[in-house]
Amino acid sequence: MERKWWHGKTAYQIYPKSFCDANGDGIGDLRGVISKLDYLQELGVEIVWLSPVYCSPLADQGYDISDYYSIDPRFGTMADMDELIAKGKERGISIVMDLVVNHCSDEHEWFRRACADPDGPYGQFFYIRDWHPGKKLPCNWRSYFGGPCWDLLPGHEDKIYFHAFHRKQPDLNWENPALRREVYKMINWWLDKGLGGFRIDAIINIKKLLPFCDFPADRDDGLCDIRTMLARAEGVNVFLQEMADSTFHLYDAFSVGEVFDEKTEDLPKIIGDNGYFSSMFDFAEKLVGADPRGWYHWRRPTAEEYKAAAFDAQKRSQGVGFLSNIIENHDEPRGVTHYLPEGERSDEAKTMLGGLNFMLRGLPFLYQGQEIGMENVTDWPIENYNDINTLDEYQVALRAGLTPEEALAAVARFSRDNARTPFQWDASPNAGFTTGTPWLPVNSNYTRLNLAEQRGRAGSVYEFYRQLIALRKNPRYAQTVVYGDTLPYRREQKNLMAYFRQADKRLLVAGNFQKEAQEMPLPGDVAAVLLNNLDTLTQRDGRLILQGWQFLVLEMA
Ligand code: TEU
Ligand code: CA
Repeated sequence: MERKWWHGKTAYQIYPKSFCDANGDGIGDLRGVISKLDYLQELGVEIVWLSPVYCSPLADQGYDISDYYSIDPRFGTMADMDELIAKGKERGISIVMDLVVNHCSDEHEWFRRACADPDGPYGQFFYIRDWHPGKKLPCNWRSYFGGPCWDLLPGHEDKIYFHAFHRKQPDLNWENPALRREVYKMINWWLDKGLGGFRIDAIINIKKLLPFCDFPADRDDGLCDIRTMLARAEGVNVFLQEMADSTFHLYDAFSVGEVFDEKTEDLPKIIGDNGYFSSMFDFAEKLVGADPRGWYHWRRPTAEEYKAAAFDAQKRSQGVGFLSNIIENHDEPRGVTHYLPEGERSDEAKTMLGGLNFMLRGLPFLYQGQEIGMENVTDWPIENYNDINTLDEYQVALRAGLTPEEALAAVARFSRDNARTPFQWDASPNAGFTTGTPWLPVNSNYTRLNLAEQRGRAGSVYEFYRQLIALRKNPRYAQTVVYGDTLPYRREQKNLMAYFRQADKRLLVAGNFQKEAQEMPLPGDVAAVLLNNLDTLTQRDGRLILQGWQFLVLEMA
């Protein structure tokens, strides 16, 4: 495998709206991010991905872009962005932006022009079809945020347009070379500014199965999951290759794809040497327990399922490329709430989960607040939720016959807003996030769970993450931690997740995924204890007694 400048780094996702508000309007902003660069450096991260800060009506929190070339005034100015890139560089931090090009906003100039003249050149930037009341839609695919993928084209009674997500997110027509050229031009404009690269949003969706056609309905609404179509659409590779060759590859930029449902045989093309992307997220663990009927039917993965999914992903990517490993992001519930059993929220349990994920082969990504063990909200009425996806899934649950209380309980577990509550900096009002009224309420646990309380406290979640990041950077172990193979150890032992990382050194990573102690035979002598989330380490007759939620990284002799 070819060595790349980003391989040994640790990445960190910022959701700018909820990170730090510098001007007191309740919305996090770029000046807030700049003010926290020293913090990010202290933590040790070297790649920072910003969720979208482009001009946007924020119908989907910035994933609906109305101008790719400017910063939304609520987030700051282009001068702030330039300053962030420059000051990041001074601290060894590469800034990565979100690339949202499956769709734009219905307030983007391209779409306005398409509405004004559907037969003109900008009409070809979108999927627009003739229609009249009573006529069947071109296809029965369900949009990700509910309802059909089609809506009336604004200003017209006889034309409709396609949107895979919200109706304020019209899909861009990638079949049109003129559109593709515009996208590449824009990417290179940002890379010329010195941006480190991009996280590429929802990218598999850019290839539609054409002509549009129906599939059997999978819910009472007569629609079918849009992924039914995606699984059959061939040819996304052609677009991805062209994009990479016209942009990222020219700059040796970092790129990480939000890729779902890829075919295993395509992995080398996606993340191998000269792949379309540097890396892609591993979503295998997150997909365990998902159900096409909706969130109210989802369930959380068990420890055994988590382990199996993680090991499978490691096997698929070994020798091919780097997956990006996560326990959460801005679309997910908090990892510690999702993957740990109900009620198990101790620092040990949190650091065990974080450690097991972080030490996997690939690029570790932390999501803001993960490093202090932020949790789901537990006590919100439906009125507090802001996310369009959550509000839709609530309605889906009600229509399925759940009571309002049941529906709320079901969707709250998976709500994207769990990850979007403001970062908990300290115990002052609004967790130090803003001096104003936060756009989304702060998690009520902030008085006890916050960075100030954990910073410098031995054994805190925060200090543990710093140790993990430092270990990855330690030249003595970097070769093994970054490039070593992952070899599962005692895979069949229940609620134990253990694996070797092996290159010039042999490290044993072990997590006791339960509150009861359990024994693990030691496969040789321990040369050094590199990480331990507890104070104690008990060995007896060639066996380790792992305490509840204990996590260890051992260097084997
Ligand atoms: O998400 C793409 C995606 O596939 C979603 O279906 C995701 O699984 C969903 O949010 C889970 O509830 C990306 C972004 O990460 C997301 O925030 C955006 O809403 C979406 O694209 C549209 O741009
Ligand atoms: Ca602000």
